[in-house]
Amino acid sequence: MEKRYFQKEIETMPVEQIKKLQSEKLVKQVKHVYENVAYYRDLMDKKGVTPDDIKGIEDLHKLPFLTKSDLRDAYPYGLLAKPLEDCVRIQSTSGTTGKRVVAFYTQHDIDLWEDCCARAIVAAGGSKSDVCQVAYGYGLFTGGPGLNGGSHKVGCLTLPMSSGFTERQIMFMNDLKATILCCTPSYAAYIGETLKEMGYTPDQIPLKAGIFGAEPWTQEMRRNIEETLGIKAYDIYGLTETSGPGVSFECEEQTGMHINEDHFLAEIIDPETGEVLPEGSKGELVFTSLDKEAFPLLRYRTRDICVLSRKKCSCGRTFIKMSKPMGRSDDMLIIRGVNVFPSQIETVLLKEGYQPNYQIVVDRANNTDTFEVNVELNTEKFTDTVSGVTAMEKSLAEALKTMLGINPKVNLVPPKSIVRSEGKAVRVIDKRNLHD
Ligand code: DLL
Repeated sequence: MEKRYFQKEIETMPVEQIKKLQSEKLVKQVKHVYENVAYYRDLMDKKGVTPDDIKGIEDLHKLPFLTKSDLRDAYPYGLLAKPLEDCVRIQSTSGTTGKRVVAFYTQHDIDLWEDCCARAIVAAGGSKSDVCQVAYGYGLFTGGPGLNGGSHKVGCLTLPMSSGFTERQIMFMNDLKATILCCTPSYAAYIGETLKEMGYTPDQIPLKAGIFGAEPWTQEMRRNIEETLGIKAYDIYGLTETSGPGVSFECEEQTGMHINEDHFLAEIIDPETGEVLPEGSKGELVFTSLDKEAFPLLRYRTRDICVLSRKKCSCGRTFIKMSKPMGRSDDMLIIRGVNVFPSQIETVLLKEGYQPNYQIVVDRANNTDTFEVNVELNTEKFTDTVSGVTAMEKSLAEALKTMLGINPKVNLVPPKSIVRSEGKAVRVIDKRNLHD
């Protein structure tokens, strides 16, 4: 079969040439950021680095790291590198903490982001004769808009479904003969299960491929989705801070995701020491965006733990590959596609007059995440009527939903019933087994 690429020249560029291109772009990007972002200039000044010290990618390690807490400190405009009148869009992280990460885009940034998503769609076998059903959420979340833009660029007939309304998804999928499905793996599994319950066999489903990401999923889950929907399931990775989906994507080899290296420079570091680790080591993934104008991040610590590999790929792409993320170096959980930090739950409990004695229990039932928060009643809040407890659980669940954007089941438990720890408190019990 003839190999297909969206931008062949770039995707199959010899590695030395990619590195040269990255070096040229990095030098320019550092100047742009230094001249236009006071926050970054301060960080660099503190580290004693000037743009003149950066002559190419070999100097990358001299630059300071940027973290999610920098993004929160600089909220909303502190990291903006272009005048607002040049920006055309924002997107934001899933979850609704007090201060969310807001990423800005110029038209040029959107264009490059959509190219990245288009590359992922073509790598999954997509072409202009395909019908691409985008069932990632639309709105502030990057999933819907990113894949929607990529699908347009490829020339697919795009079904901008957003997530949810599963029966309607299935109706359009069948009536319009959707061949590519883009959504989270858990939603893909749920759609698959619903189709099965409705009596469909895999050969009756028009889909041929799926592009699934935004949350961890195992090889086992991949096989399960592939069998139920009768498709080949491709992984796609990204984060709001670096634009959204399409930072990396899988090809037909399904042995890791090619990083779009002309736009993103990747490093693996030791999360404890910040030391840069050699290729093949497991560590925290760090990205530098080489082309973004409005919201360019240098050495952004993703907190995702993975391994990079430059092993030759049979697809002909030369971009380095990253493994599936194997976990995180912080305590962020992704529940039903929403990013949740235990600290957010703690903030709500304190605000609502509870002690921060709680435990989060996450599991997966029928391919959907379950999310329970067990919270201790304290003596001030104590009530011994069932209706009193139920009302309190309901009101706390509502307060948590407002903070997190998803609905937990709250269980109030008797005072002192949550096991105290002598070391680090075990706040999270994640029974989902998401990493291979
Ligand atoms: O999840 C962007 C995205 C949308 C990616 C659609 C792929 C498809 P955030 O909401 O900012 O952005 O969450 C980013 O999600 O740091 C990872 O921890 C996790 N993540 C994203 N893709 C994958 C994946 C979008 N394929 C955070 N496998 C990242 C595992 C993933 N984890």
